[in-house]
Amino acid sequence: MLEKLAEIITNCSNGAVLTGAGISAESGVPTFRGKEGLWGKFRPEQLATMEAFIASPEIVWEWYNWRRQLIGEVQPNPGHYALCELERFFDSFALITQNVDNLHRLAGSTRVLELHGNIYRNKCSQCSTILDEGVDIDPAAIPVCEKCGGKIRPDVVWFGEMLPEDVINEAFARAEQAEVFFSIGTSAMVHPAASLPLVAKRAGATLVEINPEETPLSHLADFYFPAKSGEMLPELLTLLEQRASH
Ligand code: BJW
Ligand code: ZN
Repeated sequence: MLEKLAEIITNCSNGAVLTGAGISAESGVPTFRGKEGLWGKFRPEQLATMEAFIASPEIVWEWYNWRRQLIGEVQPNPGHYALCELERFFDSFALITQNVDNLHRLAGSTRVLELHGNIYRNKCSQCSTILDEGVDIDPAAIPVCEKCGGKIRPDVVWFGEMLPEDVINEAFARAEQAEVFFSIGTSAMVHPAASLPLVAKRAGATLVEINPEETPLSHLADFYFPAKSGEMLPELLTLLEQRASH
């Protein structure tokens, strides 16, 4: 099955990838859903909504500081690195991620479409002015925006919020153009990101899914690999490199 996919990729020029929390799982970053997931311990509506931030900004900041620290201590894994390399096999390639953890960039991917923002950036909760990256926030003394006095929040997309318009528009355009579309390490439950593989498939793409657990996409995928991305992607890359050297 992997040979067949490698052959298809070799004959395609336009590829796109959507990643989710599962691609970073092998780096030690917890996913959201599932037994060990963040949402098993914390309720999303108490942490990942504007309502939660208005009600208890210090609790929301404690949670993000904890995650920043955790993510700051891990490294990209072979799945992230393989995706950097995969780009070489296409004339046009888009790496779209729902992750806020920055690990694709750390692995060397240069143009990453971050649908849900980036955990290291801060912005004003009222006027959305972006602040410098990497500024630590003390939950007991949350700074306010110089322009409007709004409390500073992490620049991530919470439930009920719009995704950055230019980023989601480009992601949909890339999904429509893709001849091969990969959905990797996402439960494919959160919209609008979860629509991207469906849009690609409807526009004629070969849909590939890599996820140890089945998702609503699995039965629609042309290739479903019930495997870990950090193992599967390097295998695919080895095959592609072998084909290229022949
Ligand atoms: C491995 C692995 C390994 C493990 N290898 N794999 C249409 C229908 C229904 C609802 C909606 C809809 N449109 C909008 C909505 C509402 C809502 C939504 O989708 N709700 C659903 C949950 C029902 N969407 C929104 O609110 C979005 N905004 C929006 O649509 O705005 C317009 C609007 C406004 C007002 C009203 C209506 C519409 C915004 C969504 C923002 C999501 N934000 C979060 C938090 C980000 C910040 C932060 O990180 O703190 O984003 S939630 C969380 O889920 C995070 C993730 O990016 C996102 C997706 O999760 P992901 O990545 O799929 O992770 P998991 O944990 O779910 O799955 C991991 C997978 O990995 C699993 O399948 C494992 O098996 C697998 N795995 N190890 C490969 N080694
Ligand atoms: Zn402001």
